[in-house]
Amino acid sequence: MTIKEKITELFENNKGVYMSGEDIAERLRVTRSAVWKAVKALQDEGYEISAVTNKGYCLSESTDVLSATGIKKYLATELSYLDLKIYKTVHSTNAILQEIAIEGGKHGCVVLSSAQTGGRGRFGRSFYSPSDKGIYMSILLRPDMNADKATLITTAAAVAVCEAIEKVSNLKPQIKWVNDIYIEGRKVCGILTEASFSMESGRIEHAVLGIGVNVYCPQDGFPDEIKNIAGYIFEDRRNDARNRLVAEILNCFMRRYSVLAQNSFMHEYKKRSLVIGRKITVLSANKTESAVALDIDESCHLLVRYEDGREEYLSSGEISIKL
Ligand code: BT5
Repeated sequence: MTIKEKITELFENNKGVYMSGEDIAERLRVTRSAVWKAVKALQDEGYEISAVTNKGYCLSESTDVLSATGIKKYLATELSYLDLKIYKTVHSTNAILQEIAIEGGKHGCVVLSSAQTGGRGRFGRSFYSPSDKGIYMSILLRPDMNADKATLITTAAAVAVCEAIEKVSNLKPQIKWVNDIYIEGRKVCGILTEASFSMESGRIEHAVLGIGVNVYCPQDGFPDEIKNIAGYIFEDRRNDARNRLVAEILNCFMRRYSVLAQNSFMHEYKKRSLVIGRKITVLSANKTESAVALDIDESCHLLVRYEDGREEYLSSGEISIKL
């Protein structure tokens, strides 16, 4: 652990408590100037540390800076093996983790960033990822499963994100088939799983599960293109909200992932469905058709009935829907 990491941990564990520079230096066996330098660096990273003469330094209780120490406070003990890599700004956490995966990165490597400049969605779409307002994370998985089961990762993640949001707020998130989480009619989270598989065996070599959550409202609101679609979870900044939410997403997802093949989450997925029983528009490359969403099967295909009475199972790879 570097001096800065040690000091971060001390502050995280003593939020709202004043500690003198001398006291910190003594506890961590470092010089007072090293403490001062670390405090300065942390303040530059967004930690709200106040310095008061005769009292010392104090980390504000409403600080919500993404940090490995902050996340680990809420992480289940069996997940202590997860390798959390935290950045301030990246192009795309999925892109970074893809590179790590290709270089042999291990199952359980997690890349998180406070902002993305090129956050990506499905079909080449983009995911708006402003600084400090959301959670942008990717998890490297090395599942032992056939490529055709890759959708299960996304669907289990959708259930896990709903469960995690519910744990940290009193809200009731719902799932819009196949990968969007909505709260009160607005999208608060998108999920993108990118898998690589072996042509010979048809098995998944690795999967990068990317999750983007809008936690707070962006400074100047959402951009015009998504201002009627996007929503967020909390009105006000809350102590550790993002660290806790990241940990709960990992706790809920890894629990579901460990029994993925049993499809035990599909019942929960359907219960939270925003589309079943609703009128939808099915959008594919060359047509747009009105339909009613009837059901979702065990492989997460959406059963729809078109206006002429035809019924069809849709697979997420080919089609989008509009409510
Ligand atoms: C998704 O795609 O919603 C998947 C988004 C996955 C983002 C995560 S963040 C961490 C990881 N790293 C990445 O680079 N990506 C993943 P899709 O279903 O295609 O939805 C994209 C559409 O959602 C856009 O075309 C917009 O209409 C809308 N959108 C974009 N940004 C949004 C936001 N922040 N909140 C709500 N809606 C948004």
